Parts: sequence; structure tokens; C-alpha cells
Amino acid sequence: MNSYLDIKPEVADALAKGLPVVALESTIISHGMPWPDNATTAKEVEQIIRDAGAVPATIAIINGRLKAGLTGEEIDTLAKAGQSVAKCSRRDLPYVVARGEHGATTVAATMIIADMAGIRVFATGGIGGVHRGAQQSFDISADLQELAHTSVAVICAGAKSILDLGLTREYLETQGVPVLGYQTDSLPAFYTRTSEHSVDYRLDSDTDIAAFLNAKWGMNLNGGVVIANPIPEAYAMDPAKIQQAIEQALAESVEQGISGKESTPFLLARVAELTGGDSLASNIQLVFNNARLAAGIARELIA
Ligand code: PSU
Ligand code: MN
Repeated sequence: MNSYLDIKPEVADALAKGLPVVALESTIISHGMPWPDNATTAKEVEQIIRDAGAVPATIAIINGRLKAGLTGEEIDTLAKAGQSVAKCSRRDLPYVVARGEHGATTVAATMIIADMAGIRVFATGGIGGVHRGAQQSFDISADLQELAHTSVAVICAGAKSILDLGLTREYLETQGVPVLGYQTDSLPAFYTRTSEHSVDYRLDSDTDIAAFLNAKWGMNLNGGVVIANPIPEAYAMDPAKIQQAIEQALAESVEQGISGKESTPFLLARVAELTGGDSLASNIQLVFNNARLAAGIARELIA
């Protein structure tokens, strides 16, 4: 057992008994949604996973300890503190741990801690990727490198088109990361069910996805898998409206010289502001939808 890691008793018990567990990230709590929606969403998503027969493990750093599984109070702490909590990707973990601070984990850092705990399935909203203009800025999320190396399946609603989805696909292909579409041939673009890009393989059931994961990891082909689950039809947004908000947010980020780890949170917050409450409601619903699928996959994986 890693001496920096605390596994919540409920989660440790499930893992010891071989019961299904689903990891959840915390950057979405501190940096991805406003208070108090972030706290209620984080707790509701845990309940959805429980109702679907799996144990949730929300991942974060609390007072310098890596946590696989948070208490309600810990979720509230991260939710209230918001942007003042450090956004932690792989490179940030040692700093926050050494200083005994709180940290909100990105997809990359959540995968690292899930893997340490022995959790193979992780549900979130959207992954990081290759940013638009990366040919100049070199802005490529560390999430993609983590997916290349760390054996955790990430269930998401695709990626927002604040990213260059085509280059993100190319990068994942080079790194050997499979992109699966759950009941879709098209790569979902977070707020919308489709994009002009395709997935590598369409699989239509959690059983088929679990068989894919068992084959990959059974052959010791280490690394992650992206499982793209389209936003439910009822919550999908008008592509033109979203596209316009994204273009504006991107233009403002260039004007204001936003770069590095600030880039994604800035773009997410601006897109949310520009689209009003609609995008927040969609964001919440797609996370719920991903949690349900993840619980199903986690159950099949151990079946
Ligand atoms: N995309 C979203 N919502 C999010 C994120 C990305 O639609 O909340 C967060 C995730 O935690 C992801 C991180 O891992 O942003 C990526 O940040 P960066 O691009 O700085 O690697
Ligand atoms: Mn970046």
C-alpha cells in the first residue's frame, strides 16, 4: 500500500471483496462548476453510482494526503474553496503533498490515484486534450500522456471543442489509447452528441466494453481507454450556440494571454457564462449519465 494514500473504509472494503468501484475526479468540483451546484452534483453523482450497484470513490488531496473516497464534508470543503484549491495534474502532486495542502485532481491525477488504489473505472465530464493552436502554444493536456500509461478506463462525454478534436484523436492514436463510442460511431463533443470525428470502435453494451478492457489489460497492454458516452438527447445543446460561445471564449483567452494550467478553467468558465444556465444543466446531466454507464462497466468488469 502506498504510504501517501488513504482509501476510505467503504471503498477499501469493496475493493477487498472484489465489488465494483467507480472513481470520480475533483477538479470538476473546485474548478469546473460553481458553488453550490458543484457540491450537490458531486454528492448526487455518488448516489447514482450507489443506486447502480457500485461504490463511488471521489479522488482528491486533503491536507497533503491522497484520498480515494471523500466524506461529504471533504466534498464541501473543495466545493466551497473553488478556484483557490490547487488544480493538480501529475506534475503538481508532489508539491501539494509535500506542503500538506488540499488539491483538486484532474483526469490525469485522478487516474494516478485510482491506479494506486486498484480502481480501474473512472467517470467524469470531459477530458483534457490537444488545444486549438497547439501547433504554436504546445498546449497538450497531461491527461493524454496519463491515458497512454495508466490503466484506468475513463468514461466521459467526449471533449469540448475548446480543444482541437482532430489533433486530440491523432495524439491518442499515436499513444495507443483506444477511443470507444458507447452506442455511437461519432466522437461526442461534450454538449453535443456528435462531432465530425469518429471513434475507433463502437460498442453497444457495458458487457462488450468490459470484455474489451479485460482483453487489453489481460494482454498486459497497459494504459487507459477513453469511453465516450454522448450527452442524453434531452440535454444536448444547439451546436451553433455552443460553437459561438467557444469561439468567443477562445478569442478572449488569446487577448488576455491566458496560458498553462489556467487555460482550461478559463475557457470552461467563460463558455458557461456565455451560454447561461443551460450549459451547467447539460454539464450536470452528462456527468450523471457517465456515472451510470461507469457503474455498469465496473459491475461487468468483475462479473
Ligand atoms: N474538460 C471539461 N471539464 C473539466 C475539465 C476538462 O469539460 O472539468 C478538467 C478535467 O479535470 C481535466 C482538466 O482533467 O480540466 C484538464 O486540464 P488541462 O487542460 O489543464 O490539462
Ligand atoms: Mn494545458
